[in-house]
Amino acid sequence: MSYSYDDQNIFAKILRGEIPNDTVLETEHTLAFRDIQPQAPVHVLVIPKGAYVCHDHFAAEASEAEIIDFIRASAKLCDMLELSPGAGHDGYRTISNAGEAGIQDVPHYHLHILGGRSLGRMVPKPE
Ligand code: DGP
Repeated sequence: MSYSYDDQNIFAKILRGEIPNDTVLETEHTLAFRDIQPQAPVHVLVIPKGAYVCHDHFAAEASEAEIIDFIRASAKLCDMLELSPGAGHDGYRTISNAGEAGIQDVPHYHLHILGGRSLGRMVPKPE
């Protein structure tokens, strides 16, 4: 598999500190910040600091340390943002868009964490 990473994408610029962001959590390998166009009362983006294009790229090629850090950071966020059903909260949705069919706008892997309202069905039925 061959992935081409564009280091001029907006999240790469955020990671380099060239563009400001509203950080919620930063760990050794992961950054989480508020989405600039929130689709729900809580809308946070979780990104690895490494140069990965999409979910399968990250899952296949990131180190175990990066993957564990990313997944644990996402759990911490669900706790911090009071979304976890395990803590009696209402729940949330994670989404990761990939490529053209997934309508991925920013080609740096990211997980959307959405919550704070009922989110409806996962994928709308075609008209
Ligand atoms: P996707 O379509 O899955 O690639 O989602 C990209 C998301 O990134 C979209 O919800 C809007 C958000 N976004 C785009 N540019 C910026 C930015 O400069 N700052 C922040 N915080 N979010 C951004």
